[in-house]
Amino acid sequence: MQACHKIGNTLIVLKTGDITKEKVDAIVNAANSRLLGGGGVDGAIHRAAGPSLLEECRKIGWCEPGDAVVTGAGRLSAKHVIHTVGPIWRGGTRNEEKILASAYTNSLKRAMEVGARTVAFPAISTGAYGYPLNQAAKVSLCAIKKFVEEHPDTFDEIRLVLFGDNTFKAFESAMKRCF
Ligand code: AR6
Repeated sequence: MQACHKIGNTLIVLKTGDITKEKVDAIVNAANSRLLGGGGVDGAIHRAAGPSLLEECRKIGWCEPGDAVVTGAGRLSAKHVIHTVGPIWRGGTRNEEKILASAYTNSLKRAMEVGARTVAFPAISTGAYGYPLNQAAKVSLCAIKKFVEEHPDTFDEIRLVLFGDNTFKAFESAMKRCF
């Protein structure tokens, strides 16, 4: 499944798939603050990239929720992995929306700093961290749209690589509402 929308010269693509297979300059990882790997997309990215990713993450040591750090990409075809930490959903009372938006914004800042023109994101916080899917889709796409409008001509493509049809449909309907 695939859908797309253009904002200025930047193509926003929604697709189903496995993010570790994407050919882009930078892949964003939904990590945890300790940066030591884990399950979900984090585990998949570390397995596909190989041990150099964990070595680099250990040197960095920590990433606050809403922040993002960059490493190389090991065996992945990408040039960089951007590790960001989304919020753990606690009912919406602990700044979750702001932290989720910051995770996208700071990841795009890191991507811009390393000169990445194409970036792939997973649906941050919607797995183990329990963020309700429809709300996460809206916050995530609005944050991307705002950043792209404020930084025209910075990215050729921002791709959301979504695991499964339900996640895709939530993002597709959020794209219709907020773009
Ligand atoms: N490609 C794309 N999306 C994927 C893939 C994949 N290969 N695998 C899973 N997803 P999650 P979170 C989807 O749990 O909620 C980790 O243990 C998944 O279906 O990976 O931010 C970290 O170490 C869901 O839609 O990340 C943290 O401790 C989305 O990716 C914690 O989980 C995010 O699910 C972070 O939780």
